[in-house]
Amino acid sequence: MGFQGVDYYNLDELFTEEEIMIRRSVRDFVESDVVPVIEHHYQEGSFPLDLARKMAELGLFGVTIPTEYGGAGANNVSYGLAMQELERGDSAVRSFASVQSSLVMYPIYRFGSEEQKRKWLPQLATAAAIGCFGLTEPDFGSNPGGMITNAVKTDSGYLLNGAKMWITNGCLADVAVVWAKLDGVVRGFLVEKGQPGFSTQEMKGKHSLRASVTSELIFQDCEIPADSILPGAEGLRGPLACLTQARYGISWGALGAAMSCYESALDYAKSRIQFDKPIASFQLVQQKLVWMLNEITKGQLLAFRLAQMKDKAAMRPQQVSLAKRNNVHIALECGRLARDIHGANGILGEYPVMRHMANLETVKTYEGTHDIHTLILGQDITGISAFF
Ligand code: TGC
Ligand code: FAD
Repeated sequence: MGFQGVDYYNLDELFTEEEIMIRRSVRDFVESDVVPVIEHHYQEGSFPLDLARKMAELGLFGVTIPTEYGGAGANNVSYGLAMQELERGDSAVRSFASVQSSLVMYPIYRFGSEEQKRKWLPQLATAAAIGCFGLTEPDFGSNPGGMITNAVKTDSGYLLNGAKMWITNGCLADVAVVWAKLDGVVRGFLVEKGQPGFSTQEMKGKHSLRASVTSELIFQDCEIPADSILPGAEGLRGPLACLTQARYGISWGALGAAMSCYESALDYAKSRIQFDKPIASFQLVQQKLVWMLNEITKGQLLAFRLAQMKDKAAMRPQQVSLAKRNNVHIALECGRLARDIHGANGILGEYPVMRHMANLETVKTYEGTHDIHTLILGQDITGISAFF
């Protein structure tokens, strides 16, 4: 029997038939195409790029982007459920879809010119083009407003100089959404692969998110045409608005990884015999399993309510911070508890738990660290910034 999900509070009753159908199709895809190959890619440190086309056919790139631009035109519950199922497979697969949809298609859709939308969105939706999002720099991670990558206006366009670091899909991308300062103001630029002065370098040696390609982007007197700028984005609120979209998806995605860990731990606990009994019969093991179920269920309610607010355009970024912070935290704890319940077997690739656990260390850090989201929430409720 394949993955059944976790639904202790009968949330399925709240989903529409269409939402359940979308979840089913992504779940089937993960079962048939991701699960059999992901451990190999994780060990190798490569992304299963041949899955991108199939993901596109399932409408996983631009789930909420209107169909006229090639998106699936679905709602945010569907988007969330799709991310949950993908991350149940691996955080790297969800990351790939998050970047393509929330960090590349979204800024082009929201801030791009009509020509930019017509040129890029259909290609990105079908995976004919892959995108990446360059915000973080070697010296500016949590504080992207300090970025030093800059653009200077020239007669024919812009001259870009600087470097971006830790960029998911950087080496794979046909187009990079790059954030740089123009006259001191953060602006977004679409930089195409092969542009003279633009190079990428894969970052190796990761112990987390190994099935994802992470890269450095380097701009050395890189000349880009005048129509590369995203006309609708001015200031840090441009990239931060994209992060809100991606963080929303992560708050669902992390639950998928947590569910996978819970399911594996529950199965294992029922079949592993110690002291002549299944370990599931010991109170301490039951306590761990109950903690996981409890936190996953609370996380599902957070994510579902967030989706309702997002669909009504009534969701605030700080509410996304709360869900991303909580759900990634509990997912990582589920990973650690599941690893523990599996004993020595928990460190083997035969079970998904250690892979999820290691991946979630990245998920806790990217898209705003756990502590940055604490400070965002602290500022929201007290009105006092504790960032500096
Ligand atoms: P601050 O003064 O607070 O804000 C500047 C302007 O932005 C607005 N704003 C937002 N708008 C939309 N969504 C949000 N989440 C927003 N947060 C803030 C804000 O209202 C303001 O607008 P305006 O009109 O007044 O100018 O900016 P700050 O410099 O003090 O920074 C705040 C801080 C620290 C919270 C922010 O910089 C932050 O979130 N830092 C974390 C950085 C981060 O998350 N980086 C992620 C990089 S991308 C990534 O990790 C991709 S992983 C992909 C994958 O593989 O899945
Ligand atoms: P730092 O900002 O240096 O933080 C280090 C520590 O200090 C953290 O614990 C942090 O919480 C803490 N800290 C920082 N400031 C404060 C403060 N004011 N108060 C209290 N504590 C503080 N970025 C992109 O732009 N695009 C991508 O596609 C992308 N993909 C990524 C993929 C991977 C695998 C990883 C690991 C990262 C990726 N990132 C990407 C970068 C990611 O967003 C950053 O790593 C993240 O924002 C944190 O920045 P940093 O690593 O520089 O840590």
